[in-house]
Amino acid sequence: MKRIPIIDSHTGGEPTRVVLGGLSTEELPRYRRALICEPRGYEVIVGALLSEPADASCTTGVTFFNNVGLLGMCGHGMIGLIATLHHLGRIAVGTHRIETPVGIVTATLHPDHRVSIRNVPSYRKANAVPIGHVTGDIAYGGNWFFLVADHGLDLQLENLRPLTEFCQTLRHAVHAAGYPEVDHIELFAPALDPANHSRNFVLCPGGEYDRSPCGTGTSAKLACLAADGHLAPGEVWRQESILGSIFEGRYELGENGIVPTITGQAFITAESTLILDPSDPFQFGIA
Ligand code: PYC
Repeated sequence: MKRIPIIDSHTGGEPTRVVLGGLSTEELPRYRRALICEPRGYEVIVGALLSEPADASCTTGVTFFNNVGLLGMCGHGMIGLIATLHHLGRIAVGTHRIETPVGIVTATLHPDHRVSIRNVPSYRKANAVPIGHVTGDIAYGGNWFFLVADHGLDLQLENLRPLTEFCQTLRHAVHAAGYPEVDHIELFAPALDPANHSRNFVLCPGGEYDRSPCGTGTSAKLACLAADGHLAPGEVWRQESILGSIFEGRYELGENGIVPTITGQAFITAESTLILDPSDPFQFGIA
């Protein structure tokens, strides 16, 4: 039997499963689906495997993964990781450096348990790219996004199926247009709550939608707003998700684009141990 300790949390409704031990980063491809997919989880969960950091100034290394592969960075997942490390008594209120495959992220745990993550440099690669009936921007915020406002769809949860189908078709078209790096599609609409600046719907690479406003997606949005001169450094952008959960974003100017800071809060939902029984036909998850 393989025993793998985990802590589950959610950030703005989007789940994170922190894997505390029991396997190495090299073993992750073999166990990835076992850790987050059915029958031990479900396709929406983003996993976060802790590892020894190469940079000794970092509290930990982390590799984020989902139902279809690895993620460069994950904003909601980083907020969940910081809440988890605090829950375990491993970190205190204050600032911590976390090593990810795409760079070091600085995370600040505030006394009220909100978390601000200073993300990797983010930038817009292409603007006003016409794809079929829509026009959008290609931008990087730790993952790659195609950001679209002129989609004509109503960003409401009851439209989940058409929104998902639209984004899946669009992702194929974006790849065919020469942007194979784009793995997330992000649709925008006016916020429902006047306290916020915008509402989004984000389709993740594995076909699930992000329940949170998406930390890397909000970073990509900030890069586009900065490039268009629509948001000044330090100014706050309140991004609302399809569930109505909020991330606050702002940015500083960096050498390679902008450096976004995203603030949100995570809540612990479970402490558990996964058991992988070699005689279980679904030991490695349901494919
Ligand atoms: O918050 O960056 C994020 C994220 C990526 C995929 C799901 N959430």
